[in-house]
Amino acid sequence: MTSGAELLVRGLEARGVPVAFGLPGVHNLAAWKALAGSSIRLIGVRHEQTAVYAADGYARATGRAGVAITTTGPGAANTLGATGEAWASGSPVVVIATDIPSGLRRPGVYRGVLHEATDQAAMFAPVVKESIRVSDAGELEQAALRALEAAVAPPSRPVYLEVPTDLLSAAAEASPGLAAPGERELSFPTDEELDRAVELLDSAERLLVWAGGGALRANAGDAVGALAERLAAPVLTTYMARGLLGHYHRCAVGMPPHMPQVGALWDEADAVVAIGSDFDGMTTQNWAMSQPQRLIAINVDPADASKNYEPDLVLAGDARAVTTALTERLPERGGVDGLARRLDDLRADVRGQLEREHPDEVRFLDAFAAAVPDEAIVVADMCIPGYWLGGFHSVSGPRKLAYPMGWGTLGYGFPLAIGAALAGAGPAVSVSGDGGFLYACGELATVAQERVPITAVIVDDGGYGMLRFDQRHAGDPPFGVDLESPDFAALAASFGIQAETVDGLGDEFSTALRRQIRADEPSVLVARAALEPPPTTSPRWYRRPR
Ligand SMILES: Cc1ncc(C[n+]2csc(CCOP(=O)(O)OP(=O)(O)O)c2C)c(N)n1
Ligand SMILES: [Mg+2]
Repeated sequence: MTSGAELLVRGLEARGVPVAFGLPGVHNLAAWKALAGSSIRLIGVRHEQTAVYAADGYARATGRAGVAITTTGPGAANTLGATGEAWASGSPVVVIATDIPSGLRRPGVYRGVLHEATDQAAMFAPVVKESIRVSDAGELEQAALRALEAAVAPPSRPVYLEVPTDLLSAAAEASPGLAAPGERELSFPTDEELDRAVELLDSAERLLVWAGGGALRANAGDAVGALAERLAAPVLTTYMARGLLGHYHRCAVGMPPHMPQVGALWDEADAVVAIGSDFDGMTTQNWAMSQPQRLIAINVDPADASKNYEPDLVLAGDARAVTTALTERLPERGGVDGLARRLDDLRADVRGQLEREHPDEVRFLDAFAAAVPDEAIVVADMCIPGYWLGGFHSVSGPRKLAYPMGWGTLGYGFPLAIGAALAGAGPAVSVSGDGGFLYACGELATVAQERVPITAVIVDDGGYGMLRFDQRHAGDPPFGVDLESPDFAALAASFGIQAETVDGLGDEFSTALRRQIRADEPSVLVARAALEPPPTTSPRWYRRPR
């Protein structure tokens, strides 16, 4: 006889899930038993937050759903920060959690059953797009399929799947139960709407393309690049879409709008085409960028496209398909060579300014770029070096930079890199501060045991450097922001992981980093250094927030 857990795992296998991240409890052991006999690799993590961060890392690296499995109550609750980050970043993660035995549940009453919460699904409600609660073991295969499909269906976001523990071990017969998920038809703009877009662009002279996470998740890089060439328009990206056009596309600005030279492209534009963006606050300096004269938004979710700026026209649908359809209707404007030269000059100007104002930080960016091969996935945590990479690292292609912006979730870098490294898309390099790394330093054990190809960089400035800066900026003395560092290299070595420490973030750092990444096995690189925050961080924004 088949168990509910076997049906659940069968559903995951049917969608080709290669890896799941989890931590066992007495409530979910039946799932462990089913996983043991499956094709799915179970990565046992040391804290449930890592299960979801790693699932998110897998999702960001591949575009496919990442799967996390926890036990009831505290195990489920431990994932919430990570699930919130995945939600804010539009990452397709499936969180599978058990609940107390269905026969012991009395609705609305906390009885004191092991791990009981009065309403576990309610904890997840603000950070998932859908909650699926299974009430019959026979539904579990369909429930798994539906959860995986719902998570990736645009706009992608986490899905919560809850299974009372007794259903996992119950003998079960597959029943359709939930409606079988089908391919959801996305809407597509009418000919009239596309014509109207052409008209709006026709009457404009200075065009700008703005691409966000929706463009990345729709694999619309080629389509966005083709539109930009057709219009001879520069392309700005949000953090989520960094790398969309790769290093060298002629229309890619490759610098953040927080630099005045780059922001000027927005101010001067008389028409903006925004693709897959909700114009988040961290990119727009909390909307201090003005409403464009004309704004056309391409978005699978018209409400998301319209909540922060007011589009003259929304073309609703898949970013790739709609962008391609629009491009086909547009005449070639010419002038891409001139644009490319202008953007070269602009980047040189920005770089010159950064070199004058932040020489150590530019040296770090250069040292990092020289060491990291194009195929590597860079995972930047909420730390000052992470902010520099998030804004200014030249990202080799789509899905090659993960940045928690998003929710601004400190501590996500190292655990998220576990999933990114196991995605088979290249080695992962996480960059954390001394504060953020300690959130999940127990995962050194996971990384060692599973031989996950991660290079974890820790930039140790002896404290919460960003908060130290915030206090200084406010004219206050440092308080509660200095930290005593452990010997991170010795810590890593105690887990059996190769580690070394360097001073500064220059040549010695670069050489060590290159060597570690090439070694293709877990390693830790500690750099003792302190950087100043970049112009992309909110206390340094050049525009005055409205
Ligand atoms: C979950 C969470 N808690 C707290 C913060 C606030 N926070 C942002 S940056 C930061 C300091 C991080 O210190 P560290 O990792 O050492 O990096 P550094 O700023 O020193 O470069 C803190 C506490 C946050 N963003 N997320
Ligand atoms: Mg620090």
